[in-house]
Amino acid sequence: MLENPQRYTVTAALIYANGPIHIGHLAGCYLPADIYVRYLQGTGRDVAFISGTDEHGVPITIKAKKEGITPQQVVDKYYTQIKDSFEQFGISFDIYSRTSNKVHHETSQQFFTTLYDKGYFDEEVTEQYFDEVANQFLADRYIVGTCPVCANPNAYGDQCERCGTALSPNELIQPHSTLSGSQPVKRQTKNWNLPLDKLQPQIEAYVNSHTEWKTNVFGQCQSWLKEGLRPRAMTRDLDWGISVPLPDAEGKVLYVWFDAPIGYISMTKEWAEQQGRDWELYWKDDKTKLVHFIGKDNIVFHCIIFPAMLMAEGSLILADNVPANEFMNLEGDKISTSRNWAVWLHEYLEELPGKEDVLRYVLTANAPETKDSEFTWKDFQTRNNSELVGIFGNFVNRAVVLTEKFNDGLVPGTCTPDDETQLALDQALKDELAQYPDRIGQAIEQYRFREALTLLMDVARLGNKYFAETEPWKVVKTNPQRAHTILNHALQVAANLAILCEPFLPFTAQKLHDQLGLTTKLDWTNAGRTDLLVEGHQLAPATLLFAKLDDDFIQIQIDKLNKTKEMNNAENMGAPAAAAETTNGTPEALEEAALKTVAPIKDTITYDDFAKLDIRIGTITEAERVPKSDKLLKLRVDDGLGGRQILSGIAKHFTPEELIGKQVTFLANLAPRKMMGHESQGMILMAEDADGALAMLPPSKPVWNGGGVS
Ligand code: B3M
Ligand code: ZN
Repeated sequence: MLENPQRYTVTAALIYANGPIHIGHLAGCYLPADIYVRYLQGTGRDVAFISGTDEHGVPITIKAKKEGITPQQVVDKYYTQIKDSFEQFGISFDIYSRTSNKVHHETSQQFFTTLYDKGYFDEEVTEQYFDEVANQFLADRYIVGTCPVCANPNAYGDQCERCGTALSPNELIQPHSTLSGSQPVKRQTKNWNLPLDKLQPQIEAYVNSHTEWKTNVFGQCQSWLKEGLRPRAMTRDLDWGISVPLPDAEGKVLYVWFDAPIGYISMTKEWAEQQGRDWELYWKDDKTKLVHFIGKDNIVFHCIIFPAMLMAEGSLILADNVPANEFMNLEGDKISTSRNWAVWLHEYLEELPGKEDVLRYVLTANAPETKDSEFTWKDFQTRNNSELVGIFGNFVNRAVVLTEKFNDGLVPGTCTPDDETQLALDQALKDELAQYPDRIGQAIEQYRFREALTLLMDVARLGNKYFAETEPWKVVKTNPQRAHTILNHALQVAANLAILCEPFLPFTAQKLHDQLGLTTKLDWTNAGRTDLLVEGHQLAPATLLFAKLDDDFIQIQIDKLNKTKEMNNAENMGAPAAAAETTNGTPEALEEAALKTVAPIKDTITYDDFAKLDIRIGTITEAERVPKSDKLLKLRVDDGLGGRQILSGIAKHFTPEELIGKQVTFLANLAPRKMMGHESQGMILMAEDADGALAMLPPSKPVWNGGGVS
């Protein structure tokens, strides 16, 4: 760990510009980074806070294909949207740039050339998977198969997102193309490998010198090192990306995980140029502390592969820390782009304007720092109402309103306490308050942001406790001077809150400065003092820092998610189960499933598992549309037992009329569930064609209703 750094380079992951961002992104990486940077800047440190979008790689081209636009159009659209969301949430990047910029292309190519000239790359002609239908090599996310380590059936060609292992397509079991669904063939091609195996001793020494890293990060690194690092290709046969700067590399681009982290460097260059500073100080001086904020799925790239590249390059510093977070779930389920299971930042900003700090607060209080965590709207409401309004806002409001009432909104003066009890109370307040800036700062510097936020709230609690103990609203009747002293102290606590909350709640910090009539920003180095506001200083008229959120307001958000769930359920009822479950639940994986690939075979089950399913034949006797739903049909099925009602999300594929009298296969012992207010007692099984069309599964000759399928 670097002691007494002279400056900081803080990076936050370069997210793929292939979709909008959600609360999981904010909680996982950008908020902790922003709190860290705001604190460092507040304490006068020299910091470069660098981020931007990752605009290369297969995730971009897959999205372009899905939306029917060019990769360039994809990245242009999402760069703007993502940048805007971050800005509105107060993420204070010094630069938010893009890997499509010229300086980035040049820096990456230079980096590659340096490693090439130093003889680091092993040029290798190998057999790589090729999709004969799509007529291209299958790199990274163009190919999926079963992970050789954890048996996840949906591992990508570059990484298994379930166990985190970095993979190559050749390691996948039963691979298939995500472009055409076809079984790929092997073709020869040349690529350039970085021999991570040879660099292992250096990387091991680096990782082992950082036992202070978070246990989730250190542990993951150890397990990869234990398995042994393997050489990894740094080039790809693709047509989207940065071209490989070699004469014999026609049609090849740099591997996206080669160029993306170099983006941190090229974006620093861009920023330094704008600022008239020297970028090299931020990347070449060993007194500079480099910190990467990322989500847990990026650990291997930031702790092993990028450091290996930096070591090979030779002139650049390595990260001092990589405080990766785990994932945040939403209302009991994994956040998912394709299932629309997310709270999107651009929607939040529209629907809850002015409540940016509330989300910042809730996401930090529940940050997935050591394990996955959970966001629920009920918790959002409770934290807003009982913590922000009930503790923080209430304290500040009382201090300001009482000052208005008893001293015309002017900061009152202090007088010596009348007795030992008063003296002890005042001293205790001052002593405790003085400790908080350091305690909060230390927690932040050790990447314990939840704890830091709790400590901040403890400052407001301290103020409330002081009020409860001193009761100025009573004392004023008999001893106005003492009441003034109490209010002076309370207002000093409020001024401290204005400083200390800034890293976490920057909009509130500004409001609180305004409330206290402060035109210049109070400095973190002054925090802990009780003479920040001078006698006679005029406060602004009292306003509320936070507003209560009532049940109806929250219910709108809950209803919105319930509607999403209903729509997803309805879709899954119609489509074969396989289409819904060919993914491992990650946003990208789910998106790719939407490209209709041939699903890999799921994990093996036992006969007993199979025997639990009661699959039967029945005849549809009635069918009608469900009002207000364009997907659902309500069916009556003769099951030989008096009939049952089944809802099926097939309205886009069949008219009610054409279904009546048809025999179908259905799952008879699925737990009943309600959809759009109607109960469904089972599931009609359907086959899905490559283009998404559905076909029924009648027996090859009529059989009796209620007949079992085995
Ligand atoms: N673009 C993965 C992601 O968006 C990747 C991060 C790059 S950081 C240098 O999660
Ligand atoms: Zn795995």
